[in-house]
Amino acid sequence: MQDLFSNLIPALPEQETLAEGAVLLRGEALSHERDLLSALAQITARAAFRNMVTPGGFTMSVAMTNCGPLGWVSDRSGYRYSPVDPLTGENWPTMPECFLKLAQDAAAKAGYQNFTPDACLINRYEPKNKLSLHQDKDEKSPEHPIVSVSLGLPATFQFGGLKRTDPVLKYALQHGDVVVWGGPSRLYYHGITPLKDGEHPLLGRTRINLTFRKAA
Ligand code: MD3
Ligand code: FE
Repeated sequence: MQDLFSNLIPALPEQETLAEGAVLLRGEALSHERDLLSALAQITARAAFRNMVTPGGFTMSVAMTNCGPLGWVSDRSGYRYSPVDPLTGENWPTMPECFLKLAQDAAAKAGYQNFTPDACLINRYEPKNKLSLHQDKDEKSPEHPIVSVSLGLPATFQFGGLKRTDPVLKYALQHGDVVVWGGPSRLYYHGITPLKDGEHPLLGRTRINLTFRKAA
């Protein structure tokens, strides 16, 4: 027997389709967690997490940074991808090899053989932080999927449809889960409900989400 409970609690499937084109790969990032977290520390030493301001003038509760050739930025003038970190005036840190490999391997498992992300947005959630329902449509080529990687505290992910008013389903995203969002689901509304407090062995009271995108 693998552990004390495996005879009582059925295991969740390792791979699950959440919607047309959306594939959840449970625990896909677990074997790389140490490499991913040390690479993350190197990125944030050069491009610190910051709370960006929306075009409407609200400060986002989720703190963000980026790595790769392009990074997602928001300020009073709008949302866009930029090669330069506005805080430092320098290019965003290079996308680490272990980030790129994880994203490409996950995309391939979901059926996208030649995914070449040029942007990785890094979100940091602390207890009560949330991301309201939105669509990701700042990328020039939405025929490419987005690959998301969840690390640290678990979150409740909300997933609707093409219209903001479409009904939403909720999924738990756990440390190590990777989701590939392609096909019709690529433009579905989605968000994260307020983060529940807790303590993660590696990340403490924090959740980190990496999203790999083809922005240009
Ligand atoms: C479905 N991030 O950065 S990841 C985002 O957990 C974002 O930080 C959330 O939404 C987070 O834009 C959710 C899952 C995700 C990411 C992008 C998607 C789901 C998506 C794009 C299209 C459809
Ligand atoms: Fe999003």
